[in-house]
Amino acid sequence: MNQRISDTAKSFSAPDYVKHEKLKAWVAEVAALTQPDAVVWCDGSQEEADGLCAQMVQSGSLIKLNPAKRPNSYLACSDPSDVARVEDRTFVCTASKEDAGPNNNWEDPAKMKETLKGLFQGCMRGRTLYVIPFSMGPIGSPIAHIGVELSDSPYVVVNMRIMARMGRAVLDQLGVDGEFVPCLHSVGHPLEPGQQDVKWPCNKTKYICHFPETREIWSFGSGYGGNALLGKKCFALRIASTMARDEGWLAEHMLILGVESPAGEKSYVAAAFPSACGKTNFAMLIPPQALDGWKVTTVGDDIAWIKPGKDGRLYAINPEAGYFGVAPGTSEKTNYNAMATLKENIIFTNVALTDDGDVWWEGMTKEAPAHLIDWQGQDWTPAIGKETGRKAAHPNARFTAPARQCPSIDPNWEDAAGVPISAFIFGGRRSTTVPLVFEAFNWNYGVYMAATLGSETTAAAGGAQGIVRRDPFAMLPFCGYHMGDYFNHWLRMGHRIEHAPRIFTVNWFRQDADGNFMWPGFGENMRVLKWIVERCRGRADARQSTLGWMPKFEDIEWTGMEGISKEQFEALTKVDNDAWREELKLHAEWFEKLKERLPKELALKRELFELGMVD
Ligand code: SAT
Ligand code: MN
Repeated sequence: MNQRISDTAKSFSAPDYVKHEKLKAWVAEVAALTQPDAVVWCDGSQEEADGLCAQMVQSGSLIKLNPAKRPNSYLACSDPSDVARVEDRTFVCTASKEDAGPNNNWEDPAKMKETLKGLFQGCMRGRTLYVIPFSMGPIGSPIAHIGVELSDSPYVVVNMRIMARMGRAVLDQLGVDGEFVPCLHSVGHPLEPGQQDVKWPCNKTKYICHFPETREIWSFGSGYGGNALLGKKCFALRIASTMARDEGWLAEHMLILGVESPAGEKSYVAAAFPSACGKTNFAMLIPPQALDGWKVTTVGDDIAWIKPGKDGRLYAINPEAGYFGVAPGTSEKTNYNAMATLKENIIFTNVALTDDGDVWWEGMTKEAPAHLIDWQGQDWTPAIGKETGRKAAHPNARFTAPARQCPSIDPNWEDAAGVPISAFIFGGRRSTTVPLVFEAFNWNYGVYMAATLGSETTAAAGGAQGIVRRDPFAMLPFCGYHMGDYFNHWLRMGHRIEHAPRIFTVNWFRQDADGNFMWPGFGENMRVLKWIVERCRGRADARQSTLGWMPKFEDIEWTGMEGISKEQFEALTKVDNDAWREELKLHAEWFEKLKERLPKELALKRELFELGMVD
């Protein structure tokens, strides 16, 4: 396998157990184009993963962490030019430009294919092409779908094995002619004979391309996260959102969590938050002790695939099998369950290495260790950090962790039928204007709130602080087609299903005039969640406001929580008509951008809100 093969016409035969002719033909076609030294069909076994990790440790691409501290775990440090998803290099290639919408970069499919074929020509020379069959969702679930990623990155193989159900079992499910989404990936760094590899191969030129009409993904030049682990944002959101539109279901950028009452009643909710709003923390929420007997369980932290069930309800699965979470800021205090998930079997990327062979990142502990090797392989001390402003871990450093290791994992998280969704929750980071929580009057009002979801930028994300960006349904970078059509799809779904979930808006981040947060957030969000699930069961009371149904002070469980008076709660849930008149102007500007395809229903709802905002 390591032998150098210069014959570009070399044919690689698939193992005998592969019976899918179309898949074999596609692999052969890609091998002929990209000219790898070898083709390996991944079986998904532990031995295979161990072997690949050992090989990457040998080549310097991975560092094996101290097994006494972090068993079976590794650290990868990327090239400084390849540290995040590249939205400006992400394309949706539809025959008509308008179908991709103003929310996507567009290129003509035939033209993009020509460009890509040029780039992929010989791009795997000196490398191995890995065939990675994966199922998004429990294998065989009627809500799941299968993809096959071809990649020249062993780092991608071992990450995909955590993030999805991967390997031989998926090929068995695929059978002789099952449907799969072809996902082609290369780091774009071929090796000439004798050329030394680098630790993190990638290419200055990057293209993350989606062909929704033919359901294909081509990704070139990056090895990082969503650019390279094609099951995640590329398939499970951009391609799947198009499939969902065509087939009458939903592919959403949502966590899924279960809420169990002291009486043992279980409800499930799905929630969308733009980045930097504590989505993972909410998915793994630990209720305050005083709310004795209430329990939150985690089904998913990032993506939900939701299909109508025979009983007229919506059922959701988490298509992923792992978490690709942001490490900095994660601590036992901010997210105890996430920290517990990270004990073993983890691939860390771009965090810092401690002197005893473990990992560290900003926010993990109050005090930084006295000495570290930072994510760029440099010595780092708190003094150096202070002096230079250099972070030990990259702000977008990640962990890849098996979901089953999460202490709050829901017992039904792998249920092939999915879990029934009672509520959708949408939340942004808003220092003003948006109240703590309200329930939409009906489905269409809820869609309006989600379609106009906004969040303030944080300093951490770079750029200016406190600017409200519209991120409808938290899907702006992930919707594979025109956002106006997507709103329409949501409106139609609500009328197609008999028992549509209720829709709620939340905002954990409202501030008072002095800039103090008015709500403590974290575990205390359970109090809001409790009101939400009880509303869904027809049990909790509410008052009517111009925006929707809102809890009165006495509708929230306050046991064990001090510090919020009735007056403060009223301020926290106040609908400020002046602020809303301004907000609605921003909604109008936002809708203007989508006007070719904006459902009239939403424009009308905006006018209705405006009429309501009178003092
Ligand atoms: O890199 S990912 O796309 O997986 C995560 C993110 O950027 O949202
Ligand atoms: Mn996400």
